[in-house]
Amino acid sequence: MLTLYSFGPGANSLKPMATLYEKGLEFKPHFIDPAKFEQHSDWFKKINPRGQVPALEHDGRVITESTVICEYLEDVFPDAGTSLRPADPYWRAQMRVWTKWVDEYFCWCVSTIGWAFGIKKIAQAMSDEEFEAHLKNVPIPEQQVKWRRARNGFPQEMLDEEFRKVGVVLCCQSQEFLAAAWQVDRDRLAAFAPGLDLDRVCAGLDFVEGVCVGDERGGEAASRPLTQRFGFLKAPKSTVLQPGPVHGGLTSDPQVQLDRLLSHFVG
Ligand SMILES: N[C@@H](CCC(=O)N[C@@H](CS)C(=O)NCC(=O)O)C(=O)O
Repeated sequence: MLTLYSFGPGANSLKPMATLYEKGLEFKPHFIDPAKFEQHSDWFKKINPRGQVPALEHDGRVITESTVICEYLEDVFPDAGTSLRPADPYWRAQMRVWTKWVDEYFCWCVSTIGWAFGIKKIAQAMSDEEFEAHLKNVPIPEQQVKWRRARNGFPQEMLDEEFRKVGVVLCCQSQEFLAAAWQVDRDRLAAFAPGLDLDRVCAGLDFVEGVCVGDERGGEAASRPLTQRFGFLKAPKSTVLQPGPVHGGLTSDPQVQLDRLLSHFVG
């Protein structure tokens, strides 16, 4: 008997839910209501002491961690429905690189944005006393911090960092260097945001490159001196393509540094 405790088909809960459906496995969905903080109730913390969903109960034993649950289902039911793990060890390794990236980076970013805009309403609806009483039931310290931030506001630099990075601009005034490097993985971006107009994103990045090198792609802004061009690029925008925070640093070779930053943050 399989029971999936979840918030429904969203975020981390979606991973095991999709796996169960893809494999055609019969299971009992048990909805945990976040608006009632059911995940922090004593009965649920007996199932997952971390007070988080998803959790899978299989014949009386509990498995937690969304990706681990997916692997568990594949281990226990290898022949059910579609096999979701490649047989070739190379492709299996690629699958694990992908799931590791989703667990360690992508879901963390999505979660911060979700908490900043969604959970905020729940956290702010409580009185100070209710909120402090509720916080005592949250078992993991970093989740307590998240609840506080949802109520009081996340630092803007943190929110800025959570957006998907598609490019880097590097400015080194002493070397008259201003350049952009970008990379758009169309399949990956389309998976995150199916409605996103990728051609417009690429056109926007091409414009940024034009402003950096000062050619016709950058329009009027491209004719300005280097510091003004950089000032224009780093100014806050309300478009899909937004500049992140500016970080200072030292380098003797800006081009090498630009390539390094691109592969570290984007590629
Ligand atoms: N690493 C865990 C993360 C689980 C997680 O963050 N769950 C969220 C929902 S997506 C949750 O239960 N949040 C409620 C809370 O922490 O109060 C996993 O992949 O299962």
